[in-house]
Amino acid sequence: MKLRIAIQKSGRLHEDSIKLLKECGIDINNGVNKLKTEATNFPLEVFFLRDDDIPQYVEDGVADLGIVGENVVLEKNRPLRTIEKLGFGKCRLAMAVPKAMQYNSIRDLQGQRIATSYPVIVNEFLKKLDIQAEIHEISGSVEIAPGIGLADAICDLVSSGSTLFMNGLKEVETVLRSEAVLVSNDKLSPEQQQLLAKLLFRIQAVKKAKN
Ligand code: PRT
Ligand code: ZN
Repeated sequence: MKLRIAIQKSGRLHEDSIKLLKECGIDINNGVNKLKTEATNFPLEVFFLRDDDIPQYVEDGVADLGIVGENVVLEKNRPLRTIEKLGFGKCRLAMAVPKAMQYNSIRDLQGQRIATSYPVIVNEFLKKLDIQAEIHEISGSVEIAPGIGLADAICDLVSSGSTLFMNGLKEVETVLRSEAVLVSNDKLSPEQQQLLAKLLFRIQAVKKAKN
């Protein structure tokens, strides 16, 4: 009996996910092109996936656990259990508009075109505020949309803010604060739940040691 955990194959969460497992005393050898690998000293199998695919794999029970950004968990809107915030991959999903635009409140987005890779979260956010806007889903380089006339505003992930700045945009609203989280499904066997408790105990110890 073992646990299967899905982590990002490459990208912003990859290194920190591996590092967390290492800090938990779990040794894995991660070859660059591998799809999966096994820990040598803990009953854990690690799958390397695109972050967007992780919620589905965990929901379907192909993996028992996943490490993924809360932003992805919420956007995919799958019935997953968030077990623990992991303290890395911190960012915010924010609305931004051209620097020259007069912006006073969220009301200024009424009737505007908003480009984003997070249509589900943005829709929900605007609905709560009773703002009607046209959401244009684009998968990458969202920050160039206003400059090429595709949108009036964007909603994208921000960490340092330099991407917005370089594209002549200013941040005007925080839609969501996000960080990497450990998620699971409801299909774990009692033995797997015990393994998860053991893993979680170690993760919490690692987090405590950093505070
Ligand atoms: O290939 P795969 O699909 O797995 O990866 P990906 O390209 O979809 O995701 P990736 O690796 O870019 O990001 C993975 C996760 O890291 C995200 O889902 C977030 O939870 C988290 N994260 C943290 C970020 C950022 N910070 C971040 N700054 N994800 C993306 N960005 C991008 C943002 O989209 C924008 O283009 O960085 C740019 C802004 O950064 P600043 O520093 O200029 O503000
Ligand atoms: Zn992705």
